[in-house]
Amino acid sequence: MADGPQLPGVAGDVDEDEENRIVLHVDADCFYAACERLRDPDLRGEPVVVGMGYEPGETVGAVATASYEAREFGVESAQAISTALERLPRRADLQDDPELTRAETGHYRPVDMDHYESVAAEVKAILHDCADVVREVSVDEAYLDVTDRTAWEVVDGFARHVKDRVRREVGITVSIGVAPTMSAAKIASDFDKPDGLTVVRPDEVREFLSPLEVDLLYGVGPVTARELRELGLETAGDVAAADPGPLVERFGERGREIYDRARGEDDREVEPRGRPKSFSRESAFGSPVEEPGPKREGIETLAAAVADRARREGAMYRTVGVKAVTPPYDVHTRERSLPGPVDDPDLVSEIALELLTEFDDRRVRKLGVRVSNLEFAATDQASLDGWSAGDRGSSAGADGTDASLASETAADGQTSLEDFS
Ligand code: DCP
Ligand code: MG
Repeated sequence: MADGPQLPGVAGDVDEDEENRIVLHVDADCFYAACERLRDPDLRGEPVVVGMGYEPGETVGAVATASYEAREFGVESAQAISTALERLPRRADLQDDPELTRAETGHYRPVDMDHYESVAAEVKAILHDCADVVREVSVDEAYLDVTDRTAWEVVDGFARHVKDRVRREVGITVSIGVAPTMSAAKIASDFDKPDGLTVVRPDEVREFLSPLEVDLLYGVGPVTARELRELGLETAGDVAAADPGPLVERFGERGREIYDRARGEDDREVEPRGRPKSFSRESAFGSPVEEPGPKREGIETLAAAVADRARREGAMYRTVGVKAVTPPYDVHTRERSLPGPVDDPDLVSEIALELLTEFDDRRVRKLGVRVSNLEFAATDQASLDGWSAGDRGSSAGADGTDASLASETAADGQTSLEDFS
């Protein structure tokens, strides 16, 4: 964690969490078309276009997505349906036109969001099962922080395991990018679509980004791309090597961001959307530690940091938990709930230490402290989510259960490398 505390007593022997974060970006391949194939297997291997406005009598409409077979005909997302039909006539019209051959036609299906959302929910359930933190970005796309579940040496197998589960259990393919930052992971997931898997290790980020066109950088649309090219900057590597001064002058804050992203710098953390359900801090030992002393000191530091953060955010908490990661990558969580919400740093420390005693004589590579079941002070609510204070009532804490912690607890000790072999 970028701003997290480091464990005391092991100076010089502490992981820099930021560098070690392992982020997966998962994006389904031609998602709506894949969903149509699920319920109509005759569409497999065929050109499929999903969109609106191609029924007889309808003249306006756009393509939502096209299968990769249909893309070979030049059909693509956001295209006018009339253009798509010129490039790829409907299979249904085959017998009306003697000039057409079967191979030149494709299947057109109307958008059916209910169906796609139910398929997406199945995929997301698997992703939540595979990661401690999941940020769902769109119907077919999510970021996963899997830092505690795997390691760079074996992350290829981990990602393949995720792909296999989605294919076996849901029946669609996803492409995955793995990188130490969200932005590099997103570019990586697109790198080898469909059914792709691209792993960019921490020391490879600059090299990976360097040859890419500037259009691929986060926040660069066609207009910005043209302006960058006018400045002589064609690739991410050009931007990374440029003087950031003129970029900031021309594009303001965004110029700085484009420059940072081109250099592979992106300190955003994968966070679930919406108001926080918990606050946590964690820190890794450079090598596993067995003596209780350093572990207890670590927990005290983490507890103080978490309690301080909650206080600054105006949150009370009803549940205190600890996480201990034992070698190789076994995540254990323990938690205890209080009868009512509190803001009490000493109590956080006390409960966390009690929960830790179970691990007193086990080797631990990482420790964490978390407070959850949050209840926010009324004054902060409007600024946090734009709701008026009264709307929240006092039930905010009641639905503030922390899904990821709960699922970790349920799956305690179940995650091991064997799962991914
Ligand atoms: N979508 C849409 N209109 C767009 C772009 C996308 O309705 N202009 C819908 C249809 C897609 C879904 O969102 O299936 C997911 O968008 P993606 O950009 O991930 O596109 P696909 O999943 O279809 O294809 P890819 O394999 O490139 O990810
Ligand atoms: Mg997609």
